Amino acid sequence: MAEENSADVGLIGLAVMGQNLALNMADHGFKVSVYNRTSKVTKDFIDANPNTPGGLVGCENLSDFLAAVKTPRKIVMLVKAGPAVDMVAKQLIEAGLEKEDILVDCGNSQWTDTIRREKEYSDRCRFFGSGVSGGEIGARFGPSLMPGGNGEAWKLLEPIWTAIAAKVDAETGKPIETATPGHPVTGGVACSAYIGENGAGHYVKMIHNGIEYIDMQLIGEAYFLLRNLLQVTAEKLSQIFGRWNEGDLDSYLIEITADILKQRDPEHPEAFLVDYILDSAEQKGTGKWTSINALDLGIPTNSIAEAVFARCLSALKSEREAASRHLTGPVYRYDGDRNELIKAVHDALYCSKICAYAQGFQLMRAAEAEYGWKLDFASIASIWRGGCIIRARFLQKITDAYTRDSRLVNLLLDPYFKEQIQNNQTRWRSVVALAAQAGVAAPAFMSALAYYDGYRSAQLPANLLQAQRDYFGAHTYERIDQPRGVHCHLDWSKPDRPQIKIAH
Ligand code: 2AM
Repeated sequence: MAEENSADVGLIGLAVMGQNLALNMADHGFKVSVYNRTSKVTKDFIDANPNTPGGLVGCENLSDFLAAVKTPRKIVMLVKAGPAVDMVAKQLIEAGLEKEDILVDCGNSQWTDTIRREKEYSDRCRFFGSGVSGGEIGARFGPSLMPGGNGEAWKLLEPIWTAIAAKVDAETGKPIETATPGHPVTGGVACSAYIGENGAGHYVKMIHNGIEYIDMQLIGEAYFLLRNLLQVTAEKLSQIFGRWNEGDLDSYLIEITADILKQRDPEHPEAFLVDYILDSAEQKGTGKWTSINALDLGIPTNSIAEAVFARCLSALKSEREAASRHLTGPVYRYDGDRNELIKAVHDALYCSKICAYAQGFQLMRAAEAEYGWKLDFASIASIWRGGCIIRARFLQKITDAYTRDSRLVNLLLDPYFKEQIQNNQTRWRSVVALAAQAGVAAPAFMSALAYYDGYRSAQLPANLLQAQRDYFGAHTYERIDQPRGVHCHLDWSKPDRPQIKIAH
């Protein structure tokens, strides 16, 4: 039996993410009590990691597990998102979790569940939700952390979160990625900041994932256009992405894309692995949740939704194969300047990416008003600079934008991003036109451009739409020569009669 009241923190759920977070904590000198439902996993984990700086304490049952942790306890859960979180929370309460104890759900839970759980368990413990991004490697050597919940509870968690989070250079904002087992990064700025009350942390993690969907889709479209129009090998494309990674597009996702594209297929060493991977995307739901939330709040995150739909369309593989034998498109051969096309696709990717992030931040702005949070957008952008999947040089620019103006209405209106699009949009437009002419699907490039053009239009065709709604459903319209809120209706079957005006 473990020494009572000696561990700094308890961690439950020893799948890869849980194991790696426990090792990360132990590397930073925290003593970690660990428990897993299947106790062989706990035993193997302890046996495999005998000499961590902080020390690991393996427990076979929940009461030993709780007894091992100093009070008020900090218990971190990394169990499968969904009903398992409630099941484990209830088991812990049953086993003696106390009201002052903090139970942190670090899984990919829906933020609405976190709000519900905080209320439901409020008289039994302090339930807290923290987004964790960075996959297995991030969890092990420094993830980006998005904690949300009770502010007093946060004060107790903060030293651990700050220690284990990814670090970026204070001057440049670039990730410091030098950690090895037993030797964590020292110094730098932690990619962890308190996001807000109840479900705010999990909400912001969901937005991170929504942005990740569109980031990946945009990279996919750049790859696909270049491959189809230039007819080049994956290895050549790897070199292009490698070069892009040295400029404005410098990011983890571009870096791994360059790596992936040059990987040979283990089964056919003369070929590239990417060409043997089936083009049918799967998803776990965070992009869908982001899009559903955007629809609920009426925020046009059309590119994020487009990225989700692009995965849905890709998943209809057999239907697409059948359709490809029936449906025609243009026969197109690109005979323009090849370097110019590469530059144009780069700019299309960059401008679309700016729009995608503008949409994600626009949605968070609406959410803070809707759910009563006070979000610090500079801080959110800054904790995404390192550790997480969307980490990028670009996020320093977003941090700078919201530092200049914390209430910026839309990222597109920030002077830096405004100028970037101003300078690069000609090639972006040419790529969208070329994709249409060549018959190559590029939905994210196109929807991002439609967002940009729609957002910068003082006039849109919704006047006609409102007239149609009034025509068939008497839904009323507002007029440009009347104050907002004055609703009018015309009896379209008797257009000579005066309009009815209704002031709301
Ligand atoms: P297991 O090893 O016993 O399956 C990810 O699935 C992690 O969550 C694993 O550590 C898994 O434990 C744990 N987990 C999933 N569902 C659980 C449940 N209902 N109760 C306890 N642990 C659970």
